[in-house]
Amino acid sequence: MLKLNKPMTNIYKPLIRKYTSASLTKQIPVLSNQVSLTIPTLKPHYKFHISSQICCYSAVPNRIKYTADAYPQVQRNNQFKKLSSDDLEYFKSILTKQEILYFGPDSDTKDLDPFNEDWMRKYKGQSHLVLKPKTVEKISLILNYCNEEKLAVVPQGGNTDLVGASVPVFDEIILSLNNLNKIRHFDPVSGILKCDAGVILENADNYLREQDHIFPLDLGAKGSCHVGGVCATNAGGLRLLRYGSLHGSVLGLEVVMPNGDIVDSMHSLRKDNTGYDLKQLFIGAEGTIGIITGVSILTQPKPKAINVSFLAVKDFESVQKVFVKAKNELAEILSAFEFMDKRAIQLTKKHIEKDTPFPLEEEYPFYVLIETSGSSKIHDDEKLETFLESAMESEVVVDGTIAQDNTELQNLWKWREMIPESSQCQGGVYKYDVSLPLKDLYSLVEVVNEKLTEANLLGDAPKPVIAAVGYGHIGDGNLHLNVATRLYSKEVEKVLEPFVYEYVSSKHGSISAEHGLGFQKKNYISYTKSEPEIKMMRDLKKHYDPNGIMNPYKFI
Ligand code: FAD
Ligand code: 2HG
Ligand code: ZN
Repeated sequence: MLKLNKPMTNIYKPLIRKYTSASLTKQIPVLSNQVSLTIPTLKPHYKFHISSQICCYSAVPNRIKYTADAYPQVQRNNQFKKLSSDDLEYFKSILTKQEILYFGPDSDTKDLDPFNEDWMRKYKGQSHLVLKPKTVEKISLILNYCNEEKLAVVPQGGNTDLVGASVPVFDEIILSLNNLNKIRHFDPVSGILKCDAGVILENADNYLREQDHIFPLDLGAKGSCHVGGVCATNAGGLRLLRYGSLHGSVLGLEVVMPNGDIVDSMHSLRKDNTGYDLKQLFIGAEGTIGIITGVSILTQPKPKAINVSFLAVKDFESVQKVFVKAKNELAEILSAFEFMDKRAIQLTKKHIEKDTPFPLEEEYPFYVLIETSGSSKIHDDEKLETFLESAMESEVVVDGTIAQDNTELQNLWKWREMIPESSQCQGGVYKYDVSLPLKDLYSLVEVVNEKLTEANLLGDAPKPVIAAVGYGHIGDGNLHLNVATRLYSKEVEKVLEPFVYEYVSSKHGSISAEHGLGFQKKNYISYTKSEPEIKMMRDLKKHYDPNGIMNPYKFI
């Protein structure tokens, strides 16, 4: 039992309870070694289900504008061919009916909305054709044909991207990886998983949990995003602090190049110093160079003991103090350190409090969620107790709670994981995902609030902005600034951009910590990368994709 000077809500409840992840795992057939098996997607179709959480999509009226209309300065590149009946005939000759979704030039493409519209409902393409090939060879034939015919292509995974990278801008063909979804092989000794790019992250993780392992990346979109999609964006997620970036854990990739060449580098070596590390070119490339079709990745042993605590602090300085203390005192068992501000929690309350009671009795300026994972429950509990006791004594932490069982653990995570959806579902959201030195991290939220207030755009309806909230992965120096709006508005966008990018650049940060550049930040790469760096990227793009068919109108 904890003995603290100051009472903490819930914290006197007995700490030691058995954590079990059994109730979390969904049933996925166990594979025998070397056998390939198709894993059904969790949701057959729509993208707005994030994990098993609440979805607000249906509550939002369908008033999404075509990207081409919302951003008229971006023009279609007329060097790209328009889809013809001959092209369709070719695709029909190599694909089955189930692999083609096509709506003619004069027909309503509503059924393609889940592929044309992005998760934020901010961008909408006008594609009439979605190809969903079931094999790598078919992807190779498609790309080879598109390259010869100069047909532009957008690779698409789970379409949970947050920068408008995964949907067409005009009439690009959408190449969906949905049907390429087999686990290829798992080696329980090395922990190396090899799978198709279209395997849904949660399915991969559930499969691994049955083998006493976990995927080394976790994020709120896990129920929809693909293993290939997270590699193509180099997603960071909630446990980068512990398991590092995909640039480290991905050991090999299989990629189809724009000319149709299949490059098989599905290695399973942790160490390989034979020249350029080519896979890195595709990790974070946002589908602009090739299509990832297979992933070889080092997974991690499933932790036997997990604790989650949700703590309140009085200011951002205290967030940093708790972080330093957690790194020092929780050390090797610290697996996540997330923060969120009061406004983020207030927005989330509106969205989920009915089903998930807020864990603390009062509101505070800032909250942190700390997760520990290790192999010995008794050891971890003791460490966490000592840490919390001293954090309370020194008054760095002013309130808090610790999950007593798996349901509570999930509920505490919900208060963090549901912020993106809560800020998106009231009409629109401007999302900024930045890296900043820790001392400056929260100042961006403060200056943006000031700017929106000065511009008289923030407040009750009919003002467009509901709130500008800050949260993110403190452990990675990554802030998420979400400006929740009642509608997408050029007036708001003009206040925010390029201001946010200028501010981040002035603090020597990055305008994208983990979501990438996509369409949203296509004109702003120079705020983070130098001219020689951008030139080198352009040269690479030109070399491997001379016709520029791969995901055009995006950052490169
Ligand atoms: P898509 O959205 O379909 O595509 C993303 C990009 O990759 C596009 O450019 C697309 O063209 C390309 N692409 C997709 N598949 C392939 C492929 N096989 N080959 C080549 N290119 C491909 N991101 C984080 O980093 N951390 C988070 O914590 C996080 N949390 C999120 C929470 C929510 C609720 C949501 C909606 C998103 C979150 N994201 C987060 C955003 C994140 O970028 C995506 O969830 C994920 O990385 C995208 O995977 P996807 O399969 O949906 O790819
Ligand atoms: C997260 O950390 C994701 O929850 C999404 O990266 C952040 O929606 C966002 O801005
Ligand atoms: Zn994030």
